[in-house]
Amino acid sequence: MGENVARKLIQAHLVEGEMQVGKEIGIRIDQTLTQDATGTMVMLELEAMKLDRVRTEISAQYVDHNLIQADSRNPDDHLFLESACRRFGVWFSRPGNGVSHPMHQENFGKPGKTLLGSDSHTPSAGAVGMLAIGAGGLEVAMAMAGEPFFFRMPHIWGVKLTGSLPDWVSAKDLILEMLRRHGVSGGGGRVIEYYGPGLDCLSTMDRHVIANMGTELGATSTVFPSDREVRRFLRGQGREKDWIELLADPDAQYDVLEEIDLSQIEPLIAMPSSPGNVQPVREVAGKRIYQSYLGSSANPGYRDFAVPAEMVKGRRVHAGVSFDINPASRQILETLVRDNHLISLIHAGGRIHQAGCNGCIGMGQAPATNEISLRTVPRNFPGRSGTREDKVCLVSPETATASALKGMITDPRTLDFPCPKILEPEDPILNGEMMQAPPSPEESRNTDLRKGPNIATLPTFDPFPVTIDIVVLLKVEDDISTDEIMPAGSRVLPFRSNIPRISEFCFEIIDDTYHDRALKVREQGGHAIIAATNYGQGSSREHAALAPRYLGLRLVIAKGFARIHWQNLINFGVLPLTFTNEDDYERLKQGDRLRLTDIHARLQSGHHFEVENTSRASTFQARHDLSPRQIEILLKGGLVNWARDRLNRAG
Ligand code: MIC
Repeated sequence: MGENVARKLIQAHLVEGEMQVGKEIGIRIDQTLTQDATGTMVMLELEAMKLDRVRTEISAQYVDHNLIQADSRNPDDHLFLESACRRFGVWFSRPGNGVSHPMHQENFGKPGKTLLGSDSHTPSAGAVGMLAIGAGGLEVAMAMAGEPFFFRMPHIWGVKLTGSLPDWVSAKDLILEMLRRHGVSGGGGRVIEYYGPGLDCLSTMDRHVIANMGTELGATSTVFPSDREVRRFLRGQGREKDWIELLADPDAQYDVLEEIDLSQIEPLIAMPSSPGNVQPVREVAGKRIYQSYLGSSANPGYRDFAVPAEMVKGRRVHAGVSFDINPASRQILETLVRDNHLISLIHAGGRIHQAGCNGCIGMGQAPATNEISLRTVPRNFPGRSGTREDKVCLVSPETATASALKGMITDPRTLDFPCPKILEPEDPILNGEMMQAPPSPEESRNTDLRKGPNIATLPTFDPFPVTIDIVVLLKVEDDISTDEIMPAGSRVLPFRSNIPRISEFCFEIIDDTYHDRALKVREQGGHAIIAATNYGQGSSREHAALAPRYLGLRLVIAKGFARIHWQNLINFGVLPLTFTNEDDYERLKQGDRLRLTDIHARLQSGHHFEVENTSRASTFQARHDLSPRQIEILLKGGLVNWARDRLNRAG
């Protein structure tokens, strides 16, 4: 039987387990990616593990999230990260260079390799034929220490593309079409692999757009083949030697099949406040907008700015619109300057920001109250923009720009000028020297970590108790994102290296009494959270598990979990269970007391738990889905304890 690209990549890196869907497997990780908002924790974790030097082929650290320097906290963290990169042998990308995902693709993307990143959008690198997966920081720290990465063998979802995209429709509309069809959890337990003749109209950066937002579908990763187009891209980056061909066999099989005729796709928009809330733009056209925002890892390519530049050339954006331009990388910005695109954007009324994540993560550019913001970013979870009751919509650069010109949501096909034709440049400006290479091992050993006053040592956690008798402190609905558990934004992100401080913001969007109530019961055994489906969707931020754990969270019972958050809970010693009978979710109330006994023995002897609701004198059934390795981690009180023992044993 012929193999697909995803299985070939897994096979070539498999170090533990069998490639049977649903079974835990371990793969070797060739490269890692960390960004500043999660990277400070990763570096502290490496320190806690007493690692001398990373054992990957490439590990790279980017400063792209915490760019606002309103006080010394963020710049202190930048210096800490730079020192940690020197200490552990990691490449360092300084603030202003750009967003990790396009930068990694430009500088290190290599077909056939694996990449693990402490950012949920790491799968973007699937654009160049890599198997790239997002994970919590601790998992990435383990990979940097040379340990395998463990996950469940996914279903491979083959999506055959035929036809070609019509004028005014681009890669973003294709991934929005996938979200329209399948929603925010449709990719759970799957790797998406695109193939077929339709690939011919998608550049490597277009593929990046699609792979990036596979994360919004809940997919483990997205892969594309490494074909002639990837070779062209690497040639442009001066790295053609890194190209290998990696194609699915002609008779390749897939676990799940789907076909999309690209010529049938129309401009789409994800309405507030979920990437899965997709509609045709024409159905909501005419609504007044406040902001139109270009940039982020979801639309980082040259064409994602050059097409808008051509659209506004010689025109002015509507007087009522804030037209925010967020270049994704320094190189792309330089090329846009060379090709006279930036001047068109500036002249038409654009507000130019530095290369980085910026408003995508709520670092500035928050929209006004009750006003619509159209963005080319990957996600629009409630409050993520920095405005509590925000109305953020996800669109293509074409729709964002058409709407900026008109001052209202506009289907670009209704404009009275032709669709600009932009090709990816064959000779982009390269500026790789901006990446700081790691020093020699000797020099590394003489480097001290430079910790500013904002860096707090990691909290330590005890082994998991045998019995818990705790209160349900919070009951939440379907699809709670990590942005709602542990908000991002300019107020909160500077505390990413300080768990006690950041925990004060936990769940504040949903219930701002959570933190104080949690502290009150922390010494009485802690608390539980009850959740519905897809709990913890979105970001990889381990703070969404670590901060509640610090506040005493021991147990989450949900109808279902998002992959990365589920793993993060285990990594920090929180037991995730699912309801055997989902009706029990309805019967539970905030304030109920839950009791679980004999936990160690039960975890080891099967998958079922009887949970006693002592407030209602009733019981219900729940199950765990932990592998023997994960049980060990949980019982030790989390991955830091487990890893320290393991690495120490290995000497
Ligand atoms: C995001 O887009 O939500 C982030 C910010 O990039 C996160 C990482 C983080 O929370 O630091 C992600 O996607 O994992």
